[in-house]
Amino acid sequence: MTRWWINGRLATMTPTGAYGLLEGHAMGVTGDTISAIVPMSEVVHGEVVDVQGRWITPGLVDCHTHLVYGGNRANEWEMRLTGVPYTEIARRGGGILNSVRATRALSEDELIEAALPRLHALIREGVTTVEIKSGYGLTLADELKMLRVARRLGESEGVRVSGTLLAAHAVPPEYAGRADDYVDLIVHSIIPEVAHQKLADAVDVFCESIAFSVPQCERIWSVARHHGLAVKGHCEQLTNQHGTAALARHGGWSADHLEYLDDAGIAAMAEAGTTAVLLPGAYYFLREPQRPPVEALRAAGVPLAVATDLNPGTSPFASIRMAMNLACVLFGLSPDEALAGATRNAARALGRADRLGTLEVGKQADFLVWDVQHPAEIVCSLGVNQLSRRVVRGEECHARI
Ligand code: DI6
Ligand code: FE
Repeated sequence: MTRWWINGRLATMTPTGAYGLLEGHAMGVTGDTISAIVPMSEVVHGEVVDVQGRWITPGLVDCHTHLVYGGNRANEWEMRLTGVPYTEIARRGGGILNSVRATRALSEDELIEAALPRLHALIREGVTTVEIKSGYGLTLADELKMLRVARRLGESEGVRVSGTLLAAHAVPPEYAGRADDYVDLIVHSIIPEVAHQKLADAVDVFCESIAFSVPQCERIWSVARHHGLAVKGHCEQLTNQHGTAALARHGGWSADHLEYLDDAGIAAMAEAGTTAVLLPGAYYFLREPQRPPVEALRAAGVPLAVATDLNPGTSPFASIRMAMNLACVLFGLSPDEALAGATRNAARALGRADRLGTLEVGKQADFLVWDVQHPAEIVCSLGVNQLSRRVVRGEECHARI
């Protein structure tokens, strides 16, 4: 039985003109799949949902978050506002390690309770797929615990979750000064177990002067690929380590942040088909002086995704709409590019472009109905929720809270 969504203005987000606009068409949904997009006159039978001229877009995809964690770091933000740099706080044992202590202390159930308000905020805005990273556990048991929490959130909350292992986020205190030994633990124990339990789609790293070197990241990416996992990286966020080019050689799904990316890195991404994930929230909260090379990425044909980077340190906000807005105001994206960045290209960054990210026949029926006059409003207006309906896998689905 096909259900027809009629009288909608379809922002399909296919790369065929602004917003992939299709007017005068109806969308047929059979089961969990978009089974037809046809001129209104061709709808002959089945159940009909009349959206009365509202806009329909694909479900939003937040392709880079760290939303499972314990505690918060508002005190560090206060310090940063008085001029103490993020890197200095990290060197003093704060930063990521602060959240590691708080996350290790919580049970799986307690971590779920802590993460739910953040996840619900994203869902209320129209997120239908969210990537969730580990990286605040940094032991085998605690990384598995975080990824199990991510999976449970996907099972209970009406949102697709893509789990990513980020054991290489920081060197844990018990390995201080012995980063290579910790990388041994990651490649010999953590990656094989996560792959065995199928708890993640991809393996991420923090490739940075205060975290892991390019050779260390390459060891991790090689072993991840060997275990059938995709690879990604936090690259060139604070300094240029040339990690992006190395990641592209390993067939990376996405390179994320990229403020200090150079031309060689851009060329490597273009050649490998690696997606650039822009994280303007981290840029904004860190008052980062250098913008990512958006114009050069665009000119090279590198797909641009936009995500929240939702995390307690550098990007403590749960709003994909604000992330899209910041990408326009701070990085110079058009609203069309920003919306594509949180739909089509975000799906690509998660290796799901075949099934998610646009309104096309054969894709999953994850879509949103909006009370807006024009899709640019979804990116432009903040603080007012114009989401009218949210459909995941063909079923209406709203945040529980
Ligand atoms: N880069 C970031 O911006 C976040 N992780 C990373 O590798 C920061 C995470 C944190 O500060 O807790
Ligand atoms: Fe991040």
